[in-house]
Amino acid sequence: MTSRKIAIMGAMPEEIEPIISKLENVETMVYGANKYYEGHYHGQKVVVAYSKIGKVFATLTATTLIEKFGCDTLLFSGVAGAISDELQIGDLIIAKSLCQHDLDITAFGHPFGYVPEGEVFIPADATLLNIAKDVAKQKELTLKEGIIATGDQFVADEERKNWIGSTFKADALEMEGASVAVVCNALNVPFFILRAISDSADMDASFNFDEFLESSAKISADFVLSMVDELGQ
Ligand code: 4EH
Repeated sequence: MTSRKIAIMGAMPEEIEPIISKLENVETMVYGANKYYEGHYHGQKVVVAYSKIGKVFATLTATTLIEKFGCDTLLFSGVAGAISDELQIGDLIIAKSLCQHDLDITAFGHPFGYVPEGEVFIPADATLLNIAKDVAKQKELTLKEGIIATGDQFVADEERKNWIGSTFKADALEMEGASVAVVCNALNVPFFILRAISDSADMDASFNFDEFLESSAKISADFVLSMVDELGQ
């Protein structure tokens, strides 16, 4: 596709640093108190940014990447806490769909994660998911596809983690993905959420997170850059 402009988003500086360091002709812009890095990767136009942590900042950044910078595809790269036993630290997961685990108007008889005129699960773009599977095959990497649950909490508690797992059938959790999904879904922009596991959202989570943030963020970032290459084919 010609004139494609790809947004690559993370939440934390560590999640986008391995991407920014590989861009050519980078120009930096500040908007809404966030930095946006516009440049090229292997000849393709990209805009890279980290939002800061949580759903509100992620919503602002995803909207800005689309409305202010004119991005027509959004790829998220970062780390996540594992729920599924199949996921170990460093493993990759792509979101087939995303939900908000902390959205609760159940007092009115609605299911967890639902608000009127919204939906509990927002599916990611099927074409991007297929491209990710092709990339994984080429690189001989295992890529799990599953449900990612988002909420404004760093989960470091077995009970909360298991509740999210059983309520939403979620495989991993983080704090930004569903915001990106809501924005991209509303604005008709194909999106994709990739995460590499940094911890298991249990009592060791903060310790493991600090130890593996950088290495897992790099695993995710390298994969997303291969996706950009594949999109340019
Ligand atoms: O952007 C936030 C980061 C943790 S908060 C969500 N990211 C990392 C994914 C994530 C996660 N989210 C919820 C990885 N493990 C998670 C977990 N629960 N167990 C943060 C981290 N470091 C400093 C400040 N805030």
